[in-house]
Amino acid sequence: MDTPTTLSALIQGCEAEKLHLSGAIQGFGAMLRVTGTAPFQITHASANLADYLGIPPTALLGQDIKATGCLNAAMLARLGDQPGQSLPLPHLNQVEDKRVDALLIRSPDGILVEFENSAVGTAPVLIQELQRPFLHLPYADEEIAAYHDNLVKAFALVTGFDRVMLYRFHEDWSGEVIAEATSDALGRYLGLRFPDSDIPAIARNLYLINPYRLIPDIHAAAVDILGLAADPPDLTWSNLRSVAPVHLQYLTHMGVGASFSVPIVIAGKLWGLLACHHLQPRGLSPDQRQASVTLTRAYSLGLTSHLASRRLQMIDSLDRRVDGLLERIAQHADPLDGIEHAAPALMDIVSARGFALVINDDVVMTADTPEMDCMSRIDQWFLARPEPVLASDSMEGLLAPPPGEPCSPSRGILAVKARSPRSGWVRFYWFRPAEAQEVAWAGNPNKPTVEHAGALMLSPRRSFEKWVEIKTNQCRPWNNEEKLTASKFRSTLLHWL
Ligand code: BLA
Repeated sequence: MDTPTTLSALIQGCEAEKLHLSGAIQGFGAMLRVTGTAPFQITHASANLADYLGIPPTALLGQDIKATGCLNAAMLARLGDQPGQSLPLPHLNQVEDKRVDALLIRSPDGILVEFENSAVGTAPVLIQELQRPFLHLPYADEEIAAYHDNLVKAFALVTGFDRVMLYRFHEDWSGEVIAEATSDALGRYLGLRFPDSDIPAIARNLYLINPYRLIPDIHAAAVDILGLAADPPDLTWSNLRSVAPVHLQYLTHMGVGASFSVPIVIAGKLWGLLACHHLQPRGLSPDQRQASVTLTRAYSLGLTSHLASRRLQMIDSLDRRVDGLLERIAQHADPLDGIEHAAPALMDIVSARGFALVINDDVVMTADTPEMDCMSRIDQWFLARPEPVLASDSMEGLLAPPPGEPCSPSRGILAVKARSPRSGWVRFYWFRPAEAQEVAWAGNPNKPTVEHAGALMLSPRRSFEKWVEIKTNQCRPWNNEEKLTASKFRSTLLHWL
C-alpha cells in the first residue's frame, strides 16, 4: 500500500479501520464466542479467561458451553435472535466465594458471552431522585442551560468521574463542549471546539448501536481473543471491545486515565455525547452504567420536546414574516417596483447586507452586492445548478463554484430560484460581506500528524490548550433559521407566481 502523504488520506485510512474486528478486548472482563444454535460450541475465548472463570481458554475452545461450569444451553436459548439483543445473567458461581456477571449478546456470527467480576459493596444508585430535574421539561431558551447543567451534575454524582462534559455536534461533525462539571484545578474545556476527525464516522456510527463506551484504564494492555479459526469475532455490540490505538494516544495526550461516554441520539441522529474523564483508572458498576444511560434518555426526552417547540415557534413566525413581505410586494402593479421598495425588508428577513433579483435579463441590485459582471456570472452559474436553494458562507467554499476567475470569493451567498409560468426562472440572491470569525479550538485542529522516518503519520495533537482560529475569508454563517426562511420564501413565492 502507498504511504499516505496528505492529512485527508490519513484520515480516510483511519475511517477504514475495522474497529469491530480488532480481535481483542479490554481486560476489565473476559469473553467467549459460541456458535448461535444448540449444541452451543465455544469457538473463541479471551486469553484472560482463567482470571474470571478459573479455566484456561485453551481448555474451553471447541467444547460445549456447559464446560464453563456456570452456563448451559437453556440459558443461552433465552437470548433474543436479533443482533444486539442482550441478556444479563448476574452473580454466577465462579471459583470459591468469587462471582461473575455474564452478559449474553446476540451477534450476526454467534453469541458473545462477556464476563465481569460482580460489583461488591457498591451503593445502589438512587435513580428516582436523580431523574427528578428532567421531569420538568425546558421550554424557554433561558431554561435549557440549566437543563444541560443538571445532566452533567447528575453524571458527576453517578460516575464519580473528575470531568463530565456535554459535547454537542455541529453540522460538519466538529463538536463543542456546552456544559461541564469539573473542578477549576483541572482547567476547563467549556466552550471549546473539537474537529470532526477526533471522533471519526466509524466511531460515531457505533454510538448509534451501543448505549455507552467504557474505557476504565487506558494503560491496560489489550487481551487477545483466541479462536478455533483465525477469523476474529464481530465485536460491534461488545462492551469490552479493545480500544483503537490512535484513540488511546489521544486520551494519553489529554492526560486521561479512564473515559466513559454516552451518546445522545435525537430523531435517529447523533446529537451529542456525555464525555467523562477520570485522571486515574476508574471502572463503573453495571448499576452506574445503567443509571447513566437512563438519565441520558430522560434528558433526551426533554431536549427533544424543547427542540421541537422551538422549531414550531420558528416556523410559525417565519410563515407570518414571509407572507407579510410577499403581500407588500404584490401591492405594486409592477413586481420589480415592489421589490425595490421592499428591498430593506427583504434583506432583513435573513440579516443580509445586499440583495439582487433577476427576472429574465432584468436585474435589481440593492446595497452591498458583487459588481454587475460578477453578478451575471453567478446568476448564469446558479441557473444551471440543480438545487433551487443554495447557501454558502463564501463563494470560495462552494462545492462547484462558477467557472473562471473567482469573483467576490469571500462574500457569503444565499440564493433561491422559482419558476414562473410567465417569466421563467425568478432568481433571488442575498449577500453578506466577509467578516472575521473567531473559533476557539481545543488545540490546533490542523496538527493531527507527525513525521516519522520521513513518512507522515496520524497522531492526535499533543496540546488541547485553547487555540483561536480567526477566519477572514467568509461571512457570518447563515444559520438554520435563515436557510429555512429562504426555503419558505421560495415555497410561498411559488403560490404567487
Ligand atoms: C473515539 N474520540 C473517540 C471517542 C471520543 C472521542 C469521546 C469515543 C470513545 C471514548 O468514549 O473515549 C473524542 N473525547 C473526544 C472528544 C472529547 C472527548 C472530542 O472527551 C472532547 C471533550 N482520534 C483522533 C484522530 C483519529 C481518532 C486524529 O484524534 C483518527 C482519525 C480516532 N477516535 C478515533 C477512533 C475512535 C475514537 C478510531 C474509536 C475508539 C474506539 O472505540 O476504539
